[in-house]
Amino acid sequence: MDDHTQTSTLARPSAAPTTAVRHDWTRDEIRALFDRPFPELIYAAQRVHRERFDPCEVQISTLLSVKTGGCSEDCGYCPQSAHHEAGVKAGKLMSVEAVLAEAKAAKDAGASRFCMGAAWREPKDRDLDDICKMVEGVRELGLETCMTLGMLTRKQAHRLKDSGLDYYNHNLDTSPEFYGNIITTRTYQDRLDTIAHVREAGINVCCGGIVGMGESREDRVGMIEALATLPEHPDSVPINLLVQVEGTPLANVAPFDGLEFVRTIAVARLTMPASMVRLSAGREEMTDELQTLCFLAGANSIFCGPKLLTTPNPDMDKDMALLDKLGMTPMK
Ligand code: SAM
Ligand code: DTB
Ligand code: SF4
Repeated sequence: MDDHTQTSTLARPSAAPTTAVRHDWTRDEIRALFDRPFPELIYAAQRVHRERFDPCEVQISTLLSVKTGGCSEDCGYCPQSAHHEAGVKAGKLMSVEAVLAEAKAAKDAGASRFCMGAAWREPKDRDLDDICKMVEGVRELGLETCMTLGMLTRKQAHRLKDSGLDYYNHNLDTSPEFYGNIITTRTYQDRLDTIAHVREAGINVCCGGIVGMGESREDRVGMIEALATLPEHPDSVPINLLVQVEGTPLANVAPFDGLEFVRTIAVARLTMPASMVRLSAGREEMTDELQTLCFLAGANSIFCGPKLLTTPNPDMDKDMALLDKLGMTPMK
């Protein structure tokens, strides 16, 4: 294999970025970005990407489902909802020790951030005792911590902040208009409220959405508008490609066009230039070439390891081989 160990000659430039971080994006502007000829869109996204990031680096996170299945919410995409028959067995919250053992393995495998997810509508206050111990233990291992537990009150967000939590993931998922087709058990405003509680508690916000759920281009425009007009842009923006799971209402939607996925990544990069953009769920079904286009469009973070929460993800070895082939490296 070729030697790609030399560092990028295009590392993050020292000059100040020429593109400002804006919060006043309009749908017309975002639509116009989506409509650009593909080469123009990718060029613009690359240019913006390189102003703030090393284009050869990818941040690596590992995911662990600390409480799986049996969720009371009816999110149409999700195999963990008790409303669907997707064959996911409901489990209890894992023990702190078991979670820390998994975190240690992730650290040894090269992850810099450990994300823990729970299939809850919202955590109960008594669950937060163990959750906070997990955060403290994972931090002691020298990993950044991320949790995704559903809705949070202001008080719960502060408790998590006090335990040292670095990031909280809570997605808007789609446009406000399309949202009701996918989830009925909580509102878009509920999600915005949780995101505000997290931000106000001083925890970094991880917030993005899913594409390929049968939404229109205009819904993708609306989703990006909702994210890019938040009072502060999310520190990381996961863009998930729907993982179609048998037994969920979205199991049989038409397969999504890969190039439209790349466009969505590029528009996220252009509208939220200082955020990490995560090429999130859906990589198992993507070719190396499609993932490469996503990196060129400004994605600079991935989940590594053979499982997301309940569905497959490429093996670490496969991802490292791809990065090596591209002359890219994990972010330190
Ligand atoms: N229960 C918590 C919640 O919903 O806020 C946290 C875990 S939930 C599984 C985290 C996110 O995973 C969802 O908001 C959704 O964006 C994403 N997700 C779930 N199932 C997915 C699927 N089949 N394909 C793509 N993304 C999915
Ligand atoms: C996010 O936006 N994607 C990740 C993470 N946040 C928690 C979850 C993807 C889940 C995919 C379906 C599953 O594995 O159950
Ligand atoms: Fe529950 Fe989260 Fe799945 Fe919705 S996405 S059903 S809240 S686990």
